[in-house]
Amino acid sequence: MKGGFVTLEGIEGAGKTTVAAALISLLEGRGCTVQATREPGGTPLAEQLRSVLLSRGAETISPVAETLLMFAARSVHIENRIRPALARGEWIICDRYTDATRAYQGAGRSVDIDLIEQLAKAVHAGVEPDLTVLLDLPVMVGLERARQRRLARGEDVVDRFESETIEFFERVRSAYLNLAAGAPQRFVVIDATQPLEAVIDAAQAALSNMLTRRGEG
Ligand code: T5A
Repeated sequence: MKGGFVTLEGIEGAGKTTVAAALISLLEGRGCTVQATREPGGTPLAEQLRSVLLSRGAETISPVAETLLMFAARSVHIENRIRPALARGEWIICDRYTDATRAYQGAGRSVDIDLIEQLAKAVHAGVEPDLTVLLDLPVMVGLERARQRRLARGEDVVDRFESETIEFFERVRSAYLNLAAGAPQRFVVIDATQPLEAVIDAAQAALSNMLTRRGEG
């Protein structure tokens, strides 16, 4: 079986990390080699950029600077990890990719979408997801789940994004739904307010359908 590139998207607390594990288990059950990764991050250098992007420091990071840093991390991630893995026929399950930049920086922070698309073209250089699973849920539900998870872990700091307004996350959620509507062949939208088992079943079914379409089901 040839490899593939699956991305998971959604607002904070949507369940991406949890669903990623279920997709990995499905693929490994079929004998595939799978790498789980995330953005921003996924390599040592890109994880350093993640710390810069998420931590709340003294200096302002403008929306454009934030966008450039996201794409700098993405470029490092693609060239050192994603492209080589795909070339070896492996699978990449990635927690967020450029749709997150379109939604958070484009819709959330009003960065010019043409700039984002130009950077995406240059940075991706052909590395595009085969399937994007969008876990959709109301903003308040996602933020409350993220808060509960923080409490359970004993963490008391919110990162630069988690401290954003409800209106910001509403714009992000709407942008994700618009992206999905514009690319139905790539996106599968799952109602993430369902019990976790139902969300996992739907995500695994989407991946199985994609394998069937590729003649690998
Ligand atoms: N970002 C990222 C950008 O602005 N631009 C970009 O280009 C990129 C790539 C970091 C931040 O960076 C921003 C967006 C982000 O703010 P991140 O690390 O992915 O990105 O941060 P989060 O989205 O905050 O990731 P989370 O880990 O919070 O969310 P997940 O992974 O979606 O949620 P998960 O699986 O950890 O689940 C959260 C909790 O909910 C429970 C889980 O058990 C867990 O406790 N849960 C459910 N409970 C009930 N029912 C369900 N169906 C459930 N699903 C999960």
